[in-house]
Amino acid sequence: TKDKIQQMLDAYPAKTMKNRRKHIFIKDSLQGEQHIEADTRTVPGTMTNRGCCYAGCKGVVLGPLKDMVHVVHGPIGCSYYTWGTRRNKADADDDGKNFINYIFSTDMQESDIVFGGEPKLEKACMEAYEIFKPNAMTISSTCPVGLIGDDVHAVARRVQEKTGMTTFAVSCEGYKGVSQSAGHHIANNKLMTEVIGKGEKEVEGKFKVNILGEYNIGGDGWEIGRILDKIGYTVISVMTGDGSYETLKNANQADLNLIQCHRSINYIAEMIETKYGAPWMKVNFIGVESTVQSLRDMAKYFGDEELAEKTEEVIKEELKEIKDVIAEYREQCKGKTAFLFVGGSRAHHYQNLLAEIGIETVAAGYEFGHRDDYEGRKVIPTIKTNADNKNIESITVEKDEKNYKVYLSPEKYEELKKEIPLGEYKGMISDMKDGSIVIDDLNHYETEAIVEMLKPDLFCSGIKDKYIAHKMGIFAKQLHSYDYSGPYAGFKGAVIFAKDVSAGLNTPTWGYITPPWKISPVLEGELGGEG
Ligand code: CFM
Ligand code: HCA
Repeated sequence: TKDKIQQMLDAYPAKTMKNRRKHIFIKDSLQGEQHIEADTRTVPGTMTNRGCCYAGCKGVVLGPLKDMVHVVHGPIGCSYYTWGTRRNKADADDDGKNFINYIFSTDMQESDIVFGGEPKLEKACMEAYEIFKPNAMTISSTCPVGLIGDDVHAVARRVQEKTGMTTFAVSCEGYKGVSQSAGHHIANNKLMTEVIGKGEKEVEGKFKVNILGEYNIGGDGWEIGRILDKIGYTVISVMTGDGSYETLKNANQADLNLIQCHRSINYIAEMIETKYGAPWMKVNFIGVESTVQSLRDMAKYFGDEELAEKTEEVIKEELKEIKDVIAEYREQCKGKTAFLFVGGSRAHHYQNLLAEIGIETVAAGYEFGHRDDYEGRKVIPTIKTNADNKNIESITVEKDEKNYKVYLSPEKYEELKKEIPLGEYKGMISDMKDGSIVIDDLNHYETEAIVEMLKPDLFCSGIKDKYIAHKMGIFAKQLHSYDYSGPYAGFKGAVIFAKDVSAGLNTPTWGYITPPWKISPVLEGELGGEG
């Protein structure tokens, strides 16, 4: 594999080769800690899978908040891109407000670029307010807005003054930072300063949690909610899948913050801890064992005997229901290999679930993960800042003396930290086998080269590269959108995932496609004098 990776890199111009070689390695525990370069600029022209800052801010973090109207100030394409494609599902709460099936755009034209788009933006916000009466409103900036200097924040203030509705703008122009990741950070900051802690009602419940970094793709959040409800938890808010402005306002009242996708939301978790005191804990509800482990960790945190008993009872009941079905799918999938390439956490989260159905991950990577997503949270202090990440505002919050609560004594926190992932997460590399490939910011050329090199049975990625794999005769499953299926989280989700993967791998269709390496040789040369 090492030689083949070198061959793949050798095809690049020298400067690109030097760059890309830092983003790829073969896992080898004998070498101790292995480092990867991540969250740095993509080499132009390499056909990256990455998206933009606006996609991360509006598309990922803000967009799923259902009772709000999210106005996009920009050309229509930016809105169209984030219209319904991410499959973050939502049902209206009692107030009946759910606007996620709409897209709101100022549809900027050339004249707005030349003469300024603020009047049009204000008009659009007021029109959306009059028609929909949302609980709150956001305005997202796209690239041209930053270039022409429209003051979206002033417009938001005017709309708020006129309507009395919370309205805030985010300067998440697409070109900021190096990927979607910049947009996550910008959205986290705003939700912290404009929404969280603004609630006035006290939330009832004995074991109150928020689920952070859960976007209800294909209904994942609903399955997690079902399990937590059954055990007796009160989920105050979900950030942000099927989430709402109304519930998010009270997020500061939770006793514990659960973090599913830390890449997109660790900033809020940390800020809540500083400001309101509630600790955060890493969970993973993808995969049966990971779900069981996360539930047990939660019970340990609360240290309540009845809760611990109920947790075990629910685990037993749920496992009984799915055990045999999973075993059946395992029989159908075992021995297969997978190549995972997803945004910033799923390439890691799905490895246990795949292993549970007998599939080994032989290569994995993130589009925009940071070094800590690969190497673990401990490396954060060693991450170098550069012009791109310095460009993204990092806010600091202070202790809110009135609403701050102490949940654990420092001694208890340290004691628990030895047993459960409090304020901590491992990186993806530690869970991968020696010999597997780790790759950051994969591009089209490398996708083809690695698929050809490893010939995995399953390629898990997104819409941009799914059909590259299909054309090479390899089953590809979208781990972003779940290909119109889901949920894949929790216990019931694991069964649906196993069923979908098994069906995809075992369909006779693949027998009708001849991959390119079966038509012409992958390697050319002479062996024993013969070609
Ligand atoms: Fe987190 Fe996500 Fe992901 Fe992500 Fe995304 Fe997504 Fe993703 Mo697509 S928040 S990092 S920015 S788990 S939209 S729900 S699937 S790339 S791996
Ligand atoms: C985004 C959203 C995306 C894209 C998925 C894909 C998603 O990055 O803007 O490329 O298939 O999950 O919808 O990640």
